[in-house]
Amino acid sequence: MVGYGFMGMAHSQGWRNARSFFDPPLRPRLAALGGRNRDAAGELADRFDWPVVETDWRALVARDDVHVVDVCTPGDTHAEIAVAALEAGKHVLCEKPLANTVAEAEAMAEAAAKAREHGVRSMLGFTYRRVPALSLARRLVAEGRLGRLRHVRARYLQDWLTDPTAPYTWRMSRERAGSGALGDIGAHAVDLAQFLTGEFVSGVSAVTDTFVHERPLPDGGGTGAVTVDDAAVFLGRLDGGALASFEATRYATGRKNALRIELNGDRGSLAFDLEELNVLHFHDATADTVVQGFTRILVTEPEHPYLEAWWPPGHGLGYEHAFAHQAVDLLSAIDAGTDPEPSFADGLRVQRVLAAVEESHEAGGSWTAIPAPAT
Ligand code: SOE
Repeated sequence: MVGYGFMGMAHSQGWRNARSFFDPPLRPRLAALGGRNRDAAGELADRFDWPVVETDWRALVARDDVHVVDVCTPGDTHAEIAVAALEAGKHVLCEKPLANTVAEAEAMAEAAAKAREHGVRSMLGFTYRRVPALSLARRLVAEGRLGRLRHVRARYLQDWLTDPTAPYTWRMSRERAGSGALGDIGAHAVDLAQFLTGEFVSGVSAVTDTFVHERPLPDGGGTGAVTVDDAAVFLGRLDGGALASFEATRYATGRKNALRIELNGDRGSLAFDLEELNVLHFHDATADTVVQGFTRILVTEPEHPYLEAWWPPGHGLGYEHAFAHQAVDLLSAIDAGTDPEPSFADGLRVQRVLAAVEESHEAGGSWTAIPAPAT
């Protein structure tokens, strides 16, 4: 694994839980952790039992005992590391968003397609697809329980930047992160809208803003310029005809990690909020009118996706568990010789939506079409 921050920790725990709670056909073993700062990487390595720290990611990729490279670095290094790993014949799991630009994302999708010809697999870390309630939502939509889809309402609300004195981090640099709330959390909303419906966003009309332009550097040495958006709001259309609305912000006071998505079709509706992640709300519009209404499904039964491996009904999962599901699914796909999802091509499609949002904003919110995927 390359990277040792928040995602480094989440993925380390995911790999460990995949091994301990599931019985994957390939047993993951933590081989080496990559990070330029040996001390900081060493701290994570100690906590999660990574046996080796490499300060040069190239040395890590070249190791004979490394078969999967997990890219958990900021977006500006995804393309370079992922492409080199794929070319070296290593399977790759890459954190979202796929890259900082459409051009990088295209190069990564191309490298993934080439590597696939040699049985080398790649997967993108839109981990929320593997929150059991959202996996279940996908299943219900695919079964036709919502009928013809008319609306998708997707918003990802956080509030950690509301305070203008909150310190500057790499997430506020366009060079390092690509964009702000848009790529960091709006990308999840777009991916889920596409994943749950099986359709693609075909155009957007958007407005974005940066509310605070300078923030104090954490070392006390002055301020850093915020060069990304703080919030993005956009309308979209899915290629199946449904209308969609999206919102991503780090300024929604009181909303800590509220990824909320609601789907309305002519046979029913679904609603989910990540702040209550064991719950999925389902309305069956075909039921007898006198008993209609949203049903609160507690998604903790062994029949629900991934749940059989965990705790008895009602005991619930949390943020970290989807990272184990992601690891297990990647290992199963490598073993079976199938393509894990989401693919780098899926990531490229999201990247095109993010770029269209920025383009639309620049053009005063005008409608910006997104080219249909090649396949
Ligand atoms: C930070 O805003 C962040 O950690 C995102 O980068 C993650 O993708 C999301 O899961 C939670 O919020």
